[in-house]
Amino acid sequence: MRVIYSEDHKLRDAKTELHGGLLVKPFEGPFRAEWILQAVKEEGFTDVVAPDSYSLETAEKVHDKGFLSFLETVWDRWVAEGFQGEVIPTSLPYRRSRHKIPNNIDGVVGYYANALETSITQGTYKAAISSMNCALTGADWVNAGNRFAFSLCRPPGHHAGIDLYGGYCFINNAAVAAQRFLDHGAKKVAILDVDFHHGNGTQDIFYERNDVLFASLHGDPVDAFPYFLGYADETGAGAGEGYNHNYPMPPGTPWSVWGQALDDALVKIKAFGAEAIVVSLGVDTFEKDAISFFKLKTPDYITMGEKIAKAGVPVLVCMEGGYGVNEIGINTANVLKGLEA
Ligand code: SP5
Ligand code: ZN
Repeated sequence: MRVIYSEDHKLRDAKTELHGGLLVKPFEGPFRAEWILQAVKEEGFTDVVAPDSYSLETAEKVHDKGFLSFLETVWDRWVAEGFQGEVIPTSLPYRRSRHKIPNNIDGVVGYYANALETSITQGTYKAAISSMNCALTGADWVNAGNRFAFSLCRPPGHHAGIDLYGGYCFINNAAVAAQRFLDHGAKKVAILDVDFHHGNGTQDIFYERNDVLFASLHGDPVDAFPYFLGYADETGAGAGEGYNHNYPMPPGTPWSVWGQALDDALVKIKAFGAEAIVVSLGVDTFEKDAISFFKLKTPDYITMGEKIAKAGVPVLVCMEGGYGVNEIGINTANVLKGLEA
């Protein structure tokens, strides 16, 4: 299993996260990727390479161009406005507004924000591009005929929508990778999102498309971030009707229940005829995760990998969430072990 990792992830190092009315040290920090890298190496995945560089061509097929240039320029515009802190919006679109983009950067930030815990900082864009490059390099490793790749993406991506950032995400790495498979000739690609949180960004991007099937297992949005999206009756629209599958689950969900949802999602993915699977791998389903409420245990992640491998198609794993405990490393490595078993 090739591992793709970029040191540039460290450029994403926010000092603040809006949490319970306080600006706290973010749950999503550089130490996460370092813990994961160390564990996967210790578990024998030593083929670690840096990503290649890519243009925005693929990203522009899944994101709005104005949104991408917002991400690129927001920090400089924020500083030029005279603001002293990290980028946090103060005003959000009115529910029945015409969604015009304002001139003032304070307004522009509100226009593109989906969740306000995610402060944007000086190095954020460069880190987000490096994370996307990891996903694209992994996709191309699979395109070259290899069965598996692990893109150690940081910052994560699955909450980044067509033109929205939040949930610690800026560019949707898994979506960009899926698009890369299509551009390389695949007709059908599945994204399997096993992060604790619903992949609202990925759902947004592919909701009206039938070339990418999206399946997400997550905490019920009635109880858990990102709220508002991720219900079971969101099945796609237009040409995408029937190509979106949500598995919301309640607090305390153990592996015995979670694993059945995974089996069902994999049946859907096989019936669809996916030529490749992009796994949005969050290990925030772990029983000791700092911000989540599922009860998966460390050995369950091996079984998870084994089940996914049985789909019999190439798999690109893109890192998403997992918080607060050093076990995010071994849990991630266990998925990779299960895939190769
Ligand atoms: C990629 C990813 O996993 N993003 C998750 C972003 C979640 N951000 C909001 C966290 C709010 C957690 N509140 C939980 C309270 C637990 N007592
Ligand atoms: Zn998550």
